[in-house]
Amino acid sequence: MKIKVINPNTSWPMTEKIGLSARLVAAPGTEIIAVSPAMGPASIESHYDEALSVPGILQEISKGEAEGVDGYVIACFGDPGLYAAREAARGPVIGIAEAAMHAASLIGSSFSVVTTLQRTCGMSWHLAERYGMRHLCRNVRACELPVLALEENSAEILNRIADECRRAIHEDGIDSIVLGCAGMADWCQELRQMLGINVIDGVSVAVKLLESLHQLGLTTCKRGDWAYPLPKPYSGLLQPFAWPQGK
Ligand code: 5HY
Repeated sequence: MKIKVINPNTSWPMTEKIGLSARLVAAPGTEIIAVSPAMGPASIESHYDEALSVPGILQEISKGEAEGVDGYVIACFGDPGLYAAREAARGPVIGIAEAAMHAASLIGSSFSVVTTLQRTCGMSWHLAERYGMRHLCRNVRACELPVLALEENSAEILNRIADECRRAIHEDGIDSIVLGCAGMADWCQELRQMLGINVIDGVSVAVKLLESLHQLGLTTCKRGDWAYPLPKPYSGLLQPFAWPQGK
């Protein structure tokens, strides 16, 4: 099967890290295509960034449909454009926050999210609410790191994340840690060994969920909420997004 992992920000070094994490867990028959959109924010650290990342995501979905992609990962912890992407795609589309929170709910009765900037914590709380996981989410913590600092791959950055995870373990009484940024994905195993607790990376969970759904022959239902968009004129810069895209 073909899985397209979309890093909605336009930073290719982060896309490569994310692609590596996805390929590490992918089954032998799964092809991972890791991409960043051609347009959008360098990193997503606000609602504004998130909103303006969606056109690029939808462009990648449209290209994926033409390429025969079987499923998509939205590899950003805000799960930007998730529902619009589901409307535009035949195969399943999974956001990494949704994937990680569901995994946490299957292996314990509580988790804390450890993410980058304090200002994005509200978004994680909203997602926990949206996904029916609010009762399991004990806390959303920030390392106070800009997203692109994660590209440094330095011991100092890893220790900043590990320290916040330790505070979560000691203060929040949790069963697992959910990594609140796709850019943390490649540190998941190392953090699990350092901390001795379940540490969940939504990129790898999303890949395995997509493989399972594909094997079960399950695709996005096109009868209700996520039916294909309705054809209508779009004007200005968004004209190419009129459905069906590019027709
Ligand atoms: C992400 N931003 O996973 C989120 C993380 C965050 O550019 N990729 C980003 O801090 O919201």
